Amino acid sequence: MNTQHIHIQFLPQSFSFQKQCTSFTVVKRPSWFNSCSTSGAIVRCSVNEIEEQKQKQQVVKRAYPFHEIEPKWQSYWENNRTFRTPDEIDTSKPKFYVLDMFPYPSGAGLHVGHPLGYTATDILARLKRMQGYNVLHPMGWDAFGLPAEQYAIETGTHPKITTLRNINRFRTQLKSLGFSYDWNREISTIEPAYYKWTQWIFLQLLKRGLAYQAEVPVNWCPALGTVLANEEVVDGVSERGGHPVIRKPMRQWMLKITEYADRLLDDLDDLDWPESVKEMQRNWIGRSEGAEMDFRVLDSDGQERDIKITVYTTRPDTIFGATYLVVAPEHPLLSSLVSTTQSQNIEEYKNLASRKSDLERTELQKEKTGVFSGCYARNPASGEAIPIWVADYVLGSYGTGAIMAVPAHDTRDHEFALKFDISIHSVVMPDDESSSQSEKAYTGEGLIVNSSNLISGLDINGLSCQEATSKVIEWAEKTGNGKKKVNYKLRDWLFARQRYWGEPIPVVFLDGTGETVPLHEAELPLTLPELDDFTPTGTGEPPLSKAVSWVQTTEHSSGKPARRETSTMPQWAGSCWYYLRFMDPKNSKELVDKTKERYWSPVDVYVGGAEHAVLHLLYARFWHKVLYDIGVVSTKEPFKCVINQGIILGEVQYMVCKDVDGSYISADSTDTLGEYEQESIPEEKVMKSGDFFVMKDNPNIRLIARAHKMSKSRGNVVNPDDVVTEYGADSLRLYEMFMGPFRDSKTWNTSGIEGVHRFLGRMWRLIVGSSLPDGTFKGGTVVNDEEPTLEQLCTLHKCIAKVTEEIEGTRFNTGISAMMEFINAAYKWEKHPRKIIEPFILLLAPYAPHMSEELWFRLGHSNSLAYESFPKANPDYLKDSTIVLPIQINGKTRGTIQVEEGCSEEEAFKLASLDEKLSKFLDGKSIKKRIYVPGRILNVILDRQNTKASVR
Ligand code: ANZ
Repeated sequence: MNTQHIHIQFLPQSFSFQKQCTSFTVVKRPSWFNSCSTSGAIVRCSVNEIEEQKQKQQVVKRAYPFHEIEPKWQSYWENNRTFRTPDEIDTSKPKFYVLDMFPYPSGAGLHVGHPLGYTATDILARLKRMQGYNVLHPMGWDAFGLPAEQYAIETGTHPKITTLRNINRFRTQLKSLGFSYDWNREISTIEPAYYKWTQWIFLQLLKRGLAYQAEVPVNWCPALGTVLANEEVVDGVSERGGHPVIRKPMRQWMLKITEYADRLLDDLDDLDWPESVKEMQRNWIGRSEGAEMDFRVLDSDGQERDIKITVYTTRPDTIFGATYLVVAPEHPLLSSLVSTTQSQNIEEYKNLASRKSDLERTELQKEKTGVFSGCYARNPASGEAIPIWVADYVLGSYGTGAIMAVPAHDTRDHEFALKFDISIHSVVMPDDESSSQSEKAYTGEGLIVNSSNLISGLDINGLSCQEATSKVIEWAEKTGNGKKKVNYKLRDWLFARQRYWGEPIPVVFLDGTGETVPLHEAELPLTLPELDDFTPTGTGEPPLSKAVSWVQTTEHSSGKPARRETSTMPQWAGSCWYYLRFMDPKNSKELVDKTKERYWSPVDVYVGGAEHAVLHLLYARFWHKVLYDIGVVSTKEPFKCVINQGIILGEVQYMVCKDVDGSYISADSTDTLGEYEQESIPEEKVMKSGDFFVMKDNPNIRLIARAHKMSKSRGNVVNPDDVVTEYGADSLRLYEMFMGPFRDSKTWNTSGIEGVHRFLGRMWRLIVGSSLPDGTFKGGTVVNDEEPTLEQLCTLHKCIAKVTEEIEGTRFNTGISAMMEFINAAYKWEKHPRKIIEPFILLLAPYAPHMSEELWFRLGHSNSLAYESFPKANPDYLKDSTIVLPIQINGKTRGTIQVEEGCSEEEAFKLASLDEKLSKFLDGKSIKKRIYVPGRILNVILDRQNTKASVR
C-alpha cells in the first residue's frame, strides 16, 4: 500500500464529516482531492474510510437519488428537444408567453435570487403547456456592460472572452436547475446578428427625429481622463481611485422619450402591473401643470431691458408673493445678467455647482447656497423690482431653469430668504388661523390676500388658490406675460456612452462639414472593431477612437471621407426589445416576422426584480410605442402583466447582548444599560417566544434577529450550485417557492431546504417503496391498479383544485402546502391506486419536474409528461360530503348529527332519533312541527299536550 501524506483542508460545505475526521492516510489520491486546498493541518486517513464516510453522509443527506435522476432527465429533455417551441405552430391554439428579465452574465455566476423568478416562470410555463397552450419560454443574455470592460482595462482580457465565459457558466447553471427554456431561441445582445436590429431601431428613431445630438453635462473625471457612468461616481468622486468628478457639457446622443410622456403615462392605467411600479413610473414621468411667467430684467436705473426671464411655476396664484427670482447656475442668460462686480463670485459659484449631482442639489435638508447676480427684474403682477439670485437648488434641466421664489409659501424659498435676508410676503391665508402664525412657509391652500395691483390690472384677493391660478393664467395670456404650461420630470434619454463594450451607433460625420449621416440599413450590422487597448484616451474621446482604421471611413452614398461615431449605446438599448426577438430569433430579414409577432404579442407574464420598475420598463415601453407607430408591432404595450419577485436575504443571524462583565442581557433592556457587546449565537440555541426570539436555556434573554442582503463581504451568499449538489435541483426549486409569498422578501434558511428535501423523499418512498438495505431503491413503483375509494378521490381532487388555483394566482407556496397535505393523507392509505397517484405526479411536475418525470417513467410511460393534460378537478369530489347538522328541540340546541350533504328532512330526523343524546328528548314525544333548513339546522317543536310519539 503506497501511503502518502498530504495537507488537506476540508472547505466544501457539503463535507460536514470533516469534524469527525482527525486522522487520514491517503492510499490513492481521489479525483476530488485535486480541487482541495493544499494548505491546512496534516491529516491521515485511508481513502476507503473517506469514501465510506462520504457515502454515509450522502445517504443521510440524500432522501432519494436525485443525483441520478436529475442529470438523466436534463439530457432527455435536451436530446428530445422537449421544450422547443417550433417556428411553425398551430396558431389556432391559445398562446402563453412567459418571460424572465434576462440576466447580465456577471462573473459571480448565478445567485439564489435568480432561480426564484426563474422557477416561478418555469412553473407557469410547464402548467400552461400541460393545459394545451403554445408556450414561449425563452432565455438570453443582456451581455454588454461595464464590468467586462473594467475587467478588460485591468487585465487586458477582451470583454467578449470574459462575457462568453460567463454566459457558458450561467447556461450550465440554468440547465442544472431543469428550467424548460427553449434553448434553440437563446439570444445575446452582443451578437452582431442581434445588435444589427438594435442599430436598425436607432436608425428608425433618427429618421423620425426621435434621436438627436445635444450638449449635455456628463460626469467627467480629469484624473482618469474619462467620462464615468452615474454608478461609477460615489459622493462626487470616482469609484475607482477616488478622484474628483465634475459635470462637463459634451456632445451626446439623446432620445426624445419626452415626446411619448403622455402616452407612457396614460397607458399605464390598463396594465396588470404592481400598483407600486405604476406609481413609480408616474412619478418618474412627473407630469405637472402650471404656467410660464415672464419677468423683465431691469437696468441699474430701474428701466426694463430687452431681456426677460421666463420662470416655470405650479403656483401662479402666489405671484404677488414672489419677492425674488432664482436662475440655475447653468442658465443660458446668466452671463448677460451678471453685473461686473458680481461676475467673479458667480464664476466660482458655477464651478462649485458643477461638482454636485442634481440629487445633491435638490435635497431638502441641504443648507441653501447662492449668490446675488447684482441685477433686478420686475414682478409683472405687483410691479415691484425684485432681486435675481443664482442658486443651485434650481436645476437648469427642469422647467425653464428659473423660478419665481415665493418664500412665504415654499419651504426651500423660505429657508433661502431667511438665510439671505430677502423679504417674505404672505399671500395665502390658511383656513386655520394658527398656521399663519407659523415660522415656516405655509404651503397649503387657503384664500388669496395682498394680491391686487391697479397698474397690472390683476386682482385675485378673496379667491381660492384654484380660482386664483386660473385667473392669473388668463391674465398672463391676455397681457402677454405668460402662458399655461405642462411640464414633465421625465428628461430625454441620454443615449450615448464613452465606452467600448456596447453597440456602435450607426452614423458617420462627414470630414470638413461634420454633417451627420446615418448608415444605410444594408450596412448593418456595424460591428464593433477588435481593440487591444481599452484604457481611456485621456481626452474624453471614447476608447473606440483608438480603432483608427475603423473610425476613418467613407460615407456610403457620396463616397466622401467621414469619421464614425465613437460613442456606443447604453446597456439599456439591447434589453429594450429582446422580448420581440425571442418570437423570431433567427430572422435575418426583419426584426420580427409580422405574423409571429401578432400571435405571440404581448408578453403575458414578465417576471423580474423591482429594481427595474422604472428605467428598463419605461425605456422598453417607449421603444415599443415607437415600433407600434411604425407598424413593426401590433400591441400598444409590450408586457401585459409584470410581477416582481421579492428579494432573498441571507440566513437570519441571532445576536445576544452581553454587558461589560460578559453576562447576557435581554435585548429589550439594552436601552437602559450602558455599554454592551453583541455576540452571534447558533440557531439551535434559539427559540421563538411570542413575537420575539429568546435563548432556549434562558427564555428571559431576548435576542436580536437580523437578516442581511446576501453579499460577498458578509460571507452570507448562498451558491445555488452547492444547494443543487447537496439536495438536488427539485429541492432548490421547491424550497425557493415554499419560502413565502412570491412577491415578498424572505430569508434563506438551510433547515428549511432540508425540510423540503425530506418531503420530496417521503413522496418518493410513498410511490417507489422503502429503500433497500444498501440505500438504493427497486425499479418501478408500489402503485396498484385497484379502483380508488371515494375518500382518495376527494383528497386528490381537492389537491388538484388547490394547486391549479394557487399556481394560476402565483401563490406557489400554498400550492406546495396542498401537496404536502395530500402526501400526509396518502401515507394513511394502505393502497395507492394508479388513478390517484398518476394525476398527483402531473400536479407535482411544474414544481419538481425531474422527480415527476422519473416517477411517470417508473409508472410505465415512455414519453415525457411535459405535454400530458394537467389534471382537472371534478366538482363532484370537491364537496365536503358530510356536514355537521345542529339539532334543536323547541328552539334549544341539544346536539349535532353527521349527515350527508343533500340529506332529506326525513333522513335527518331519523338520524337524530337514533342519536343517543337526542333520543332522550324525542323518545315518546308527540311532534307538533319540524323546521328544516338543509345543511344548516333541524328544529323539532314538541307538542306539550300530547306525549304520544308521532311522526308526521
Ligand atoms: C412658485 C411657487 C410657489 C412654487 C409656491 C412652488 C410653491 P413640480 O411640481 O415639481 O413641477 N421649480 C420650477 N422649476 C424648477 C427648477 N428648475 N428647479 C427647482 N425648482 C423648480 O414643481 C414646480 C415648482 O418647483 C415650481 O412652482 C417652482 O416653484 C419650482 F408656493 O413656483 B414654484
